Amino acid sequence: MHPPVVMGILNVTPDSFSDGGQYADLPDAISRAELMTAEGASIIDVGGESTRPGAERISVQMELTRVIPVIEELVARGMYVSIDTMRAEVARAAVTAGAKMINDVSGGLADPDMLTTVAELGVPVILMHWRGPSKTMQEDISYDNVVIDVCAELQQQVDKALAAGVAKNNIVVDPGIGFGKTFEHNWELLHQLEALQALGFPVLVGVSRKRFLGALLAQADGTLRPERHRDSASAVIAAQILRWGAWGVRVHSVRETLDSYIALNAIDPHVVQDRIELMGVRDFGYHGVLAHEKEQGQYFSIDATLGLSIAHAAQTDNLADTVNYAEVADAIRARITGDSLDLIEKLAELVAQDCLAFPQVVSAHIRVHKPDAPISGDFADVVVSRYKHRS
Ligand code: PMM
Repeated sequence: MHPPVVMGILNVTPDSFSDGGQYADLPDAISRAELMTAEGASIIDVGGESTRPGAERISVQMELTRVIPVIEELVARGMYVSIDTMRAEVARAAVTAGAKMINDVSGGLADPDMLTTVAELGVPVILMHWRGPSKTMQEDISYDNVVIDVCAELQQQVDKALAAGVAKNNIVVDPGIGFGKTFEHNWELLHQLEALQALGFPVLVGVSRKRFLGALLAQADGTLRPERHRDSASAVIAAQILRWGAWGVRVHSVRETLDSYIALNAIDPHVVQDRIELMGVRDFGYHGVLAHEKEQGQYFSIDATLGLSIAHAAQTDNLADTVNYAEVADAIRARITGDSLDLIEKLAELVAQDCLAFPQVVSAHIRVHKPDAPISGDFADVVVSRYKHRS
């Protein structure tokens, strides 16, 4: 279990949506970074260009003037700094000034030189899902299925990075909450974070003070909760994201986030960070309400995310100390090919019960796919998911 990575936001901009202008002066920026470090931030993310919806681009020179002196001061104080930029030139100057990580909200798409620069610099990079510049990103938002589409588009961004020579273990992915997404899209992505985790890279998520939380906490007349009063909700959601196994979160309120993480773990210790994920166990079965489904059958595919601690097995290297995923796969296949059920909800429930019968498994998140379900018209898949944890 890795300690949670909390990245503290330091926007040295006059116009970021929630903290613009507050840390534009060097002494203010340094004391803010020192406070966040003292509160437990492991990375300070310095940004010199606002990415709020509708923002205009600034010049490279302006961005450099804002971020480089701050980075030099923070690095001199021993902090681990990342640079939040979409520009290769700024990324290079920041790394030369001592930054150790690049956070590109465009995932390498805004600047054609970014990915080769990252590869050459040999530093970790956060590739965020991005569909276009801040000025226009909230116009014409459309996805067939936001989770599937974001994962596929991020995979393309990752492939480009790998092709440019970025090392696989230097890549972190980010769903880009609030970037080219409606409020509902943001929630869907958070609720199905495991789909993003299944890409096989560490996941970082930034929800802090974003507009969809303003909407969540809006007054009865629809007035959004102001940014400065979104910190409690931001902290709880970030903490839960960490509990779901994300590698890190990007936040304004470091202490509230870590306190929420500790508090949630105390009140609900069942959510473990370690997981075994078994994806796409596929077989032929006869489940369905319609007679022809019971007679002719069809393929079903099941993903199982098992929550358990692998800490002991990680030390002993002994299969007996963990769950044998081959046995789990056999149990899943037996359910798919076994007695015909009407509903895939029931199939998901039975598979979840089977998984929890393995003594080490604390929680089971089961997703049953029925891609050939009797639905007219074009559709990609039907998925029913069931989450159960040991009581
Ligand atoms: N959000 C913002 C800026 N940079 N970087 C990453 N990796 N992920 C984010 O979600 C993200 C980001 C916008 O928020 P801010 O204005 O509070 O910095």
